[in-house]
Amino acid sequence: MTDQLNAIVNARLQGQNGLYTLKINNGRFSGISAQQESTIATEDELDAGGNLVTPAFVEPHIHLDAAMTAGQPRWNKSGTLFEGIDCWAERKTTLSPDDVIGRATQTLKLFAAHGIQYVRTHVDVTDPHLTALQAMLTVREQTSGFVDLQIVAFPQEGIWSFKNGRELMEEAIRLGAGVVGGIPHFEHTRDYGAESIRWLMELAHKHDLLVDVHCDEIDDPESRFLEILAAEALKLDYGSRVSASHTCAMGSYNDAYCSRLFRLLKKSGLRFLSMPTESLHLQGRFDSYPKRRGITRVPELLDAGLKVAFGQDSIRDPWYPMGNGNMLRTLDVGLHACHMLGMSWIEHSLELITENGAAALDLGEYGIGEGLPARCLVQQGQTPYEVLLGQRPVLASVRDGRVLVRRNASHPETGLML
Ligand code: 17E
Ligand code: FE2
Repeated sequence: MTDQLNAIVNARLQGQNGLYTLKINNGRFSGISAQQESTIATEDELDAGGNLVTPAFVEPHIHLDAAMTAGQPRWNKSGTLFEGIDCWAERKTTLSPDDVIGRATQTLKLFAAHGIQYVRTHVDVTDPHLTALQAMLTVREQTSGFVDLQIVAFPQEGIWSFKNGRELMEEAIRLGAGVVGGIPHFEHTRDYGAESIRWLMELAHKHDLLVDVHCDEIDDPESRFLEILAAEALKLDYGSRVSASHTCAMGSYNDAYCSRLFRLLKKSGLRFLSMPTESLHLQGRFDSYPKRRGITRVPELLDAGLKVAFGQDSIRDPWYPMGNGNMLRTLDVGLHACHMLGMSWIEHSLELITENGAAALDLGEYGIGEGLPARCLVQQGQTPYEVLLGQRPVLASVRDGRVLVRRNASHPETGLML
């Protein structure tokens, strides 16, 4: 098989019966046609073997600057967000370009092996030297052959609450970060939080940039910064370019308030990013029993017609010691935690790690269709249900017609001696 494909044959497509051939020309899909029967792949074709072919996975929320630093210089013992921020503040003082570039690249390769081709990373800019930010700009250059990387200027220790917070955000934008971040629930006061949102929305709007705010990542039902973010997005008619990450507090809001809030959310068209493995781990830490799950209202947001995607958030960092790059694992946990194991949810579940992530990243071209870049995955399984059950690594990842990953089917029964 050559590096540059002319077609993918024997592909199954979500919601369609039978097998399909996806023709590829100059790195783009040039035609999609139903097959009468299964066919033998030629040298220039990839045989999907009757498996589901999906768009490439989107990791919409990760912290690559902190990836693979779990336990450095110490372990997060309480398992809280706040101790994680303290551990990271210590580790941050020892960052060098090579350190950041090495860990981030290693993580992106792990992601690529799992079929992730689009990533949005938050990068902490509450650092007077902006070491991580500058390193991540290099990583974005160096890895562009296998991943589209969006960089968020993320003020981990606050915009209003950190010395020169605004200047550091502005400098990060000037250097090339394409997404404006925020962390209102961590600012010293509620007023600081509200001010920071208005300011960052203005900044993004002025420079025509995307927005992704860590918003209400706390079990406090009085953390209500989401309404401010949504109202600002609505005012500026900017909702499709703004992501609200975490919104954990929504899991603790009362229903009357949510009913009012959802009216605004629908009008604003905001995108939502939920990180279920992370929130199950970090939230509920100040509860005895019952313990809250600390996860936003995912099925309700989806039912309201809003786009929600799942992300991993962390991979072996001060906040979360686990993570393996497999988004099917994140999806599985999220569906469990959100009471979404009904078959109608399962059948559409892959959208939470594909299309909805693409909507949050505001990707211009995404998906499987004539004329679009030939980027897709061959999954292990014929249906979303089978893919989710197995959570096995993708059989192939194709990017612009080029094969990035190719592996043999792995059956869990292999090796069974019975
Ligand atoms: N920083 C933060 O504020 N929240 C998180 N979940 C992570 C970093 C991972
Ligand atoms: Fe995060």
